[in-house]
Amino acid sequence: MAGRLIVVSNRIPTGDPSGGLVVALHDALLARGGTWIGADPDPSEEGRDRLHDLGNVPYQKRAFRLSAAERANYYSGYANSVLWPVCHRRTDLVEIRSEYRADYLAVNLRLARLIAKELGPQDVIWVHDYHFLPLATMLRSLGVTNRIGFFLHIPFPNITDLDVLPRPEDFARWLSGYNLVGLQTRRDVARAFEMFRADPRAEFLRDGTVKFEENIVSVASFPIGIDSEQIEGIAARADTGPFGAADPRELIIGADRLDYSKGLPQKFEAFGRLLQGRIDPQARPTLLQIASPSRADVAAYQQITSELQAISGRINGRYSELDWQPLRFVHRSVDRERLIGLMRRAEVGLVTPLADGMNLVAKEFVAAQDPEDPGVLVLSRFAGAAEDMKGALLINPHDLDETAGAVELALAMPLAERKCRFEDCLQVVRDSRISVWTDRYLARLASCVPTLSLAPRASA
Ligand code: GDG
Repeated sequence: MAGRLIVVSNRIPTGDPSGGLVVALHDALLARGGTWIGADPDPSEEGRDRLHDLGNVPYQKRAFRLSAAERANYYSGYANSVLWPVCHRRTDLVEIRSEYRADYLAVNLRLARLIAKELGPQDVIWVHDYHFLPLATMLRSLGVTNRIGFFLHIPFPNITDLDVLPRPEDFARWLSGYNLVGLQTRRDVARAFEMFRADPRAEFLRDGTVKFEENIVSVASFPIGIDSEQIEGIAARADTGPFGAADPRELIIGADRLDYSKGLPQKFEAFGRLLQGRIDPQARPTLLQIASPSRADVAAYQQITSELQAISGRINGRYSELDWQPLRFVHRSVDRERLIGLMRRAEVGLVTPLADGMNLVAKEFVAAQDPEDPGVLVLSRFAGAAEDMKGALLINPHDLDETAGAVELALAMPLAERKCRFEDCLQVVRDSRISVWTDRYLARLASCVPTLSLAPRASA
């Protein structure tokens, strides 16, 4: 009999799951049974030596606890001030402190011990994201031979950026503990192969797997998607705007976590460029940017917030009229159904990351469109989504004129071309839907070369 599926992710949903990834993992656990392990939202520091039940129906949710110092060092520190900027090509923002790495390793090791204690021989572990890179090598060092898969939701780092890590050689070794490393795009896989190729400890086998010291790891791309059917359904009956009498004639929408990887200053400046003379002043386009607050305790996030306030103030000061505010910068999260309604209402979806694993907003924008009168997606070529979404207008967000030109083109695009591009994009969104992603990943993990022998290591 097949064992349980054990999902590990930093965030664990409480209450009803919402959002693509959380719903997909929830469905996978419903179908197979199992356990979801994540960081406890309860700030209590007691009981760090065990997993806590967050609910047991219809599958187990278990949480590990963090001390305040660990939260600061493992989560805000090593994960979000070291690994996140390294993977998003912002090594200038990396903040290296010895306690960050020490607590990152300590939290992973404690979690490995807690998981190992409860593991059945047939259980399959699926680890998500950069918070847990060393978890598999630590589990292996405890004697665990179960299949362990990893999925990296963010871009695979450039090989030269890896050198910024406190111990760059760890990265390849940590990954080699997994049977399967899933990445978002083919370009990410190419970067991972480049890292292994440059590492004398790694050897490529004839079947395409990588032998790294005693381990064999498969690396492949699994572009993540959304529950397209659900979003198409919500969009068809959604309220399409809060605007009332001030309903803009031409609506350009952006919706991102407020993160420096999302290219928001570039988006605002490109919009300013559009207003600066590329467009008929009577058209009065509005850029509605919803920016949900994120990681506000990290200095780089405070800086980007101030920068965006300054740029939006400048653009609005220059172009606003009594009855028109061109840039609406909404620094809060909005209700999901309302957001999908706004996407359907918009003529243009403007997605401008400078680096992004996939970017689900791009896929949600497409799924939310009215097939009879669809809006146009303007998409950064640096989003993983751009690898397959050839129906979008692809731009380089560093090139403000190119972005402004693409938005202008999108606003003027005839219906026939809009429909044609939309149909192309929708096909990609449906083909990569989240249920397909989960099934493909787990099937591939099940077929990976099993870990047979173990050579425990002194330090993970
Ligand atoms: C990481 C990777 C990868 C945004 N604002 C609101 C809101 N959202 C929702 C969107 C979307 C989600 O948040 C954001 O997903 P993204 O994929 O765009 O970006 P990250 O959060 O950076 O996610 C990314 C992803 O993991 C999955 O692998 O694609 O590359 O960075 O679902 O709709 N939702 C609500 N209100 C908001 O104001 N309700």
